[in-house]
Amino acid sequence: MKRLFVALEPPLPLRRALINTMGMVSGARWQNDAQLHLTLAFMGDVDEPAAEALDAMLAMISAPPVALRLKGAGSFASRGRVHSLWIGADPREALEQLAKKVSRAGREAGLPVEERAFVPHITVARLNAASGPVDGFLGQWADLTSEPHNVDRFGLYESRMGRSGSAYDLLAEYPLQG
Ligand code: 2AM
Repeated sequence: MKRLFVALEPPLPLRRALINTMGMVSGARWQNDAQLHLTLAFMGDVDEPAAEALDAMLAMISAPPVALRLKGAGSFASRGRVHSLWIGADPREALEQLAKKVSRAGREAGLPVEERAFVPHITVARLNAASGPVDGFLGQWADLTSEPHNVDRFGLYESRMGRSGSAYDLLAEYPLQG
């Protein structure tokens, strides 16, 4: 079984801008350059035959390139505790359309892809109970915007748990064209 997800890699200038936002929260585990990604759909634990079916479905997706921009900041919380900080992404509509196609590809490969509300985001920090307040970070980056940078492919990634957080391995790439 492999833990798979489908994501966009932010181009280098955007990854630099993302790394610039990192700080101001004590006890946060800031993500490194290789960990920065925008998830289109989380596929969960997938066996080899289903992974092959998924790869075939993803290869059939037809979607245009995305002019990716950073926009604002946010956090996710569960049970009253913030567990991650992120920077938002635009254009929301285009990213949503692409995420829908990717989720559909997953379902057509027989995977139970959840239909969660899609919030285009790039996680920059993971937090735990010992982490400090996040208001400084959220206030500082609330109005963040960036130039658009063209993204002309998306990838299938495996998430592996490592000692310093998750490592994400690129398994396959698919073009955005048309
Ligand atoms: P996150 O960055 O908001 O935590 C690999 O785990 C990627 O899949 C992460 O970007 C994570 O989003 C995303 N993801 C979406 N749904 C998930 C889930 N139910 N469990 C784990 N990761 C999920």
